[in-house]
Amino acid sequence: MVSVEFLKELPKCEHHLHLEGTLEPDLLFPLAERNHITLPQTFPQTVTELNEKYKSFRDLQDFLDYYYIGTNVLIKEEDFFDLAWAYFQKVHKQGLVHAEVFYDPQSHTSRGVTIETVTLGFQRACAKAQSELGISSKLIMCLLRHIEPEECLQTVKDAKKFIEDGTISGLGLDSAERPFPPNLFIECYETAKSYNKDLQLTAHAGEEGSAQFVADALDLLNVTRIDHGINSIHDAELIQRLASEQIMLTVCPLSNVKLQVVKSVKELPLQEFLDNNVPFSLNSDDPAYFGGYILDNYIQVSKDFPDWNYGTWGRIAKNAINGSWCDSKRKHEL
Ligand code: ES4
Ligand code: ZN
Repeated sequence: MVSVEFLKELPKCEHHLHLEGTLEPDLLFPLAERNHITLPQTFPQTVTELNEKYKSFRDLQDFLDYYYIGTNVLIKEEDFFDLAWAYFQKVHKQGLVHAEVFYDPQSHTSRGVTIETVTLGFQRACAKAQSELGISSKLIMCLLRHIEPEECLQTVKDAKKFIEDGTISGLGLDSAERPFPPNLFIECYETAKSYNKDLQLTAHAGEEGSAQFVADALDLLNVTRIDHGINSIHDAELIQRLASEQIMLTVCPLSNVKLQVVKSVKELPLQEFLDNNVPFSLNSDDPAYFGGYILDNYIQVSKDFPDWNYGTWGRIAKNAINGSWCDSKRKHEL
């Protein structure tokens, strides 16, 4: 097994992180107070109680219910900045060099917080991470798939200027997967891409959903990356396609265990992906909820795949850099 020190020093890229999912209980309660937000009576009322709840979730929906309540404490541009800046400072210490991060504008616009407030707060933190920590980053706007596609299309239109000027580098699709397949969002993806041909496309697929959702995201939404994607392993033809088209899967090991997608990290088909030349990266998803940031995910995988040597880990780090959306000059630096 490789050493923790080696994993820490390895230049790491994050491709699957929801900024709202970095909201730690010890920031959530002070923000609620600062913004005079009353949390629901059924919601845990102390940091200790909330941390206790975060130890286990029944499934994706059980987690999402807490996640969406948590987002309610974010109101001002400063709140979004503080949240993202706290995240960057934390992962800087874990050897993170590049981050492509998700956010959900609709979780905020539905409460009267404008897309400008959210986007500019996050963007300011990204700029500070670059200048003060040397971390490069990209913002990926996600659509909440439990919201009507017409409403999602309006969100895409509301984000037009940020897509055109490159503030938003990518479009993603998250929230409850199973009842909301990719085909519902074809027009959203086409419209967003029409605003900027350089817009990158990804989607959550194959977490709780089937391998067919992964194939549909590729065929219907023209994504070049898949978030989670672990259920692809059940379709041999799809595995060959992911390898030949070099579609990267952004795997989230601790998340998959916490949401009971798998019982243990050992069950993830990571060795099969390596053997079949399917590129993947290791990521943290919603670290405040799932008990670990990027390095914690790397360490857990190293424990559960003890045969992987320095060469294997070098290959994983290289695949993550290759699959990033930064330009070739930055990839070379990484
Ligand atoms: C998410 Cl783990 C996961 N899956 C789908 N949507 C999400 N939003 C935040 N975390
Ligand atoms: Zn996710």
